[in-house]
Amino acid sequence: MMGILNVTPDSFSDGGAYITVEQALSHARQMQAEGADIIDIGAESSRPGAHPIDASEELRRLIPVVEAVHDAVPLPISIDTTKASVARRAILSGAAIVNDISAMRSDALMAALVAESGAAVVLMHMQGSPQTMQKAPHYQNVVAEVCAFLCERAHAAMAQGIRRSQIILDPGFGFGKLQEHNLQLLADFNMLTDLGYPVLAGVSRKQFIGALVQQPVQEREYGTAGAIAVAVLKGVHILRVHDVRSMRDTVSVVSAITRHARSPVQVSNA
Ligand code: HH2
Repeated sequence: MMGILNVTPDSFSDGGAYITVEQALSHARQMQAEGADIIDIGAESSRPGAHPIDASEELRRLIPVVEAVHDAVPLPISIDTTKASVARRAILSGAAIVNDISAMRSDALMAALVAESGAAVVLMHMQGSPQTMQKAPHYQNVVAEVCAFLCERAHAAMAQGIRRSQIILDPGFGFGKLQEHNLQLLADFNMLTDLGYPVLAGVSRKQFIGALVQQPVQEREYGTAGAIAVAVLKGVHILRVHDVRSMRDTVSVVSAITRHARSPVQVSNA
């Protein structure tokens, strides 16, 4: 369970809530107490239409929080960034995972940094960029195309000296995807886990869940739990979530049931 710590003024669901180091640290501690295994810290929103920030502003927001969390919370820290200079500084401050939503396409220096540091890296699929991605997403076969992209990025990473064991894949829910694309990726999530790498799913409170449950962003916890239950049934390894306690409970129940299955559990239409 990867708990989200957004130290941004403008994230889509919790922007502005954890701006000071004290607020951020207190939230990290709370997520640890609720059962998080990883804290994912991000200082630049990637919501549709978000404005990019430069590395100095990202570092200003991020590094004091990374240092404080590293000192006080005994969990691996992941850094949600596409910039190698930011990732490098965060790794020096204790981060162990680089969560790069551009799959190392934004910054030519990122692969060398990951290779040399030995950090784990999340390679995420996105069609377009956060500024443009929801304008007209288009696929012939979204699951096959996302799988092909992620395999290509994993091979490119390994060609640059990154070990296979450092790589985590992520289909990028909501990043250049229409409602049907997000639902197809969840319905066939086993095709992602069959690729042979750990797979991360970031569905928490996203718009495609809001559209199904007709709820604003703060009221999407039960909807998120439904999506997470399916991802667990289909073999997900890491869940990136805002609501650690309730998602931990969801995972505990679904995992316990699957452990008792004599045949593979099917998702029912009920
Ligand atoms: N989603 C968001 C941000 N980072 N990283 C990965 N690997 N996978 C995701 O699905 C993902 C991600 C968007 O969510 P959030 O951080 O809550 O919002 P914002 O980007 O507005 O800060």
